[in-house]
Amino acid sequence: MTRFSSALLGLILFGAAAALPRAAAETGAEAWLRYAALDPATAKNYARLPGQTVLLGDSPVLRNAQQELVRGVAQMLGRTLSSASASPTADAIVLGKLADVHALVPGLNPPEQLTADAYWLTNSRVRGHECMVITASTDRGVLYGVFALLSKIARLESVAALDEVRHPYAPLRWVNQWDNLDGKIERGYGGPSIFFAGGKVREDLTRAGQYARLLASIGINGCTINNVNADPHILDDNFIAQISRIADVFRPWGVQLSFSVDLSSPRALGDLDTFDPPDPRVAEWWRKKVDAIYRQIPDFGGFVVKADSEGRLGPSAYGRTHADGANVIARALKPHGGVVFYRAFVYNHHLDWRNLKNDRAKAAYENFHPLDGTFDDNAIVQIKNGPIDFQVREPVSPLFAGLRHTNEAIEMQITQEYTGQQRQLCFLVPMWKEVLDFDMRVDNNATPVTALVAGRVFHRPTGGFVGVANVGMDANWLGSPLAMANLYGFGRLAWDPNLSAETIIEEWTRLTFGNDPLVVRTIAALQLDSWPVYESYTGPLGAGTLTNVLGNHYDPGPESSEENGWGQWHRADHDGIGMDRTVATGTGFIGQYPPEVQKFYESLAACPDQLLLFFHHVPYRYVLHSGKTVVQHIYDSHYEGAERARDFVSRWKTLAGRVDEDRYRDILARLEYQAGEAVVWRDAICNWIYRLSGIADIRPRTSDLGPRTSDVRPRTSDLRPVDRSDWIYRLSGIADIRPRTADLRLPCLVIHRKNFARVTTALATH
Ligand code: GCV
Repeated sequence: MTRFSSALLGLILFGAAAALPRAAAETGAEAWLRYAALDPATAKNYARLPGQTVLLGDSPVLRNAQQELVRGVAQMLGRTLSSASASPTADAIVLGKLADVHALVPGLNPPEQLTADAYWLTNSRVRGHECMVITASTDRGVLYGVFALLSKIARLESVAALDEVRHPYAPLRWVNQWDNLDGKIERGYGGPSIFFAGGKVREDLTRAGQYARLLASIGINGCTINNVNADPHILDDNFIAQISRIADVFRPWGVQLSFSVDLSSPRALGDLDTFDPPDPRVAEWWRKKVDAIYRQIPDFGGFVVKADSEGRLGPSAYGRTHADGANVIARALKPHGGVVFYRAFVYNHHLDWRNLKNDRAKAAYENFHPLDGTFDDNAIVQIKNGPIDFQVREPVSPLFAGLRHTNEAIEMQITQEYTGQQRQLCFLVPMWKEVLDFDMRVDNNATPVTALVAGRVFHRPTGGFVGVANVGMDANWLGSPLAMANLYGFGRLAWDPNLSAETIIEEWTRLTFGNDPLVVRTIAALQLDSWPVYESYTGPLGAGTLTNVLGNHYDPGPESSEENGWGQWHRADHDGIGMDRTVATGTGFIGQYPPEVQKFYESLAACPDQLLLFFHHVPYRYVLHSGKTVVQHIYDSHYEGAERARDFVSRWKTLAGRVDEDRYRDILARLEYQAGEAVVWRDAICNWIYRLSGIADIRPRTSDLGPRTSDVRPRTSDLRPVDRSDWIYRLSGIADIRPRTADLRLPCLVIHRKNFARVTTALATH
């Protein structure tokens, strides 16, 4: 292209973009609660929304509900709601618990009973005025109703004749944060902790309060503030006093605070010489500790416990069971109404890899199924969605069907540890939907996982959903604007797992980027495509994410899975690939599922392609249902995945001028970077599989897929060496990666995440 023609093209493009209304720059801090002003014509559709609010009752949560309503209406519709106390003096939006509403309108009854946290939006004549009523059986339910109304307005839905009751699907809808007391976050990609810095609770907890507001807006009612690899000092008396300040900023949003504890705390803190659960001194220690917590945090939610896992101490130190460990804490919490989430993520990470019968996937069921019925009623076994560890694709954990007399909760990972670490786009709601909808066929009946975890199948007193969120101090919380759809989606699914991924992403996109149809269509489609695309160039056919499992869980590193005790094996050798987990010839893992599911997975013919290598070891030339051989599928999916990742860039570019400049550029830079990383992955895995199998790709490939991140030289002025877990750009070709030595062999430059956008722009334009 000549200089003149490119200048002309630039002018045309500039002109086209200039013709569109320019959106103001946004940081993403408001997430889906932007309450962006509607244009006057659209705002007219809400002209009949009453101009007054009446708050019945008084509590921090109710006051927040009213303020949120006033704020949302002011920002979106440019109208200031007045307020009247006790009774409307004009058409009004009446907020309050049902009992208080009844005092005003005795006959007003919801079409169905309002369970805890459920809300009812309706219309009624109150003392001669046309009113919209937002009511619930709890203050928190009223707050949820307000958020629901505001969300409708932001998404341009009619609110004219509302009459809807919405119930949460399960009582427990919590997030876990893996924040350390020094302010770092394990597997956090959005900056340092919003709670802790330098071993203390932060002085300024503004962000913690804002986070609670975000959580409340999607129905999350609990937040565990520290790493499951817990520092025992969180239970120091002076620390509890500090933590109570976090509870103070959560409380007005109806978010219960909880924290993770180390089971060995009675001994680790030097108070006792033991932490043996049945020892009466240990029980007394927990009782006193818990009483002290409730004196300072009366609405404390409870504890999360990771024990006998990845080096953490646990009840096995004394030959006790996990139920013993959970119950000693549960009993201390019981009088206060608290709960303990006891994690089922218990496995031996020193397994002998030479023994083909060994299988980490079996660990949770083997550890917890025999204990069914021995956990107290306020203990909940918290089970990761799959039997390994948040891989890009896993079958559901069989333990969900293995506990009939025990409360359970599903743990899903919002932070993208194995799915691109927020540097790459991977919308996880479609994956979670597959897990939640999976029919376990318990006693040969329809039994979706979602009903099991909510306690509906075996009539458990409690249960629910836990998401590992790991937001940080970055303005946009998760470090990447598009990744916030995962936090939103988790909350929406925890509230209503029957929502479709399409509905959720459309809601989120409208709330986050506005209602321009092209923007909504394009972003929603990109998000919905992103998990399959990420899977296609990282973890084929259920083999697991073929990443560096000994290091950053991000770069390609298929060889790191083998020949060690961690058990994330794919068993790839010169003849074939995949873990034989069958009952007939393999590890027997499949035998942990109910019979109908066993049958399905045990049969090579019935097993779906996408999980084939999770359950079976097959030769490379094994023919899939798709008609392709395994090895050719691996080549093809990696090339197609890289190509589709490159297409993300052009799809995003259609939104130039329609999305505010800051977010537009940030996302563009990320997608360009991802396109490069997909090529890195493609080449690494294709070379690895060729080396192992000796079978060549049957398709001629052009490598005309744009630059990979390793092929281009960033300007050194843009680079700043920092922690190696941050951005890594390889400056030499990396067609052949051996992860165990890669760090030593390959020259690396590490780029601070703050410089990321500048560097990727430099890369793309180089
Ligand atoms: C908090 C994986 C992660 C760890 C995490 C652990 C867990 O192993 O890599 O960072 O520890 O899961 O869930 O406990």
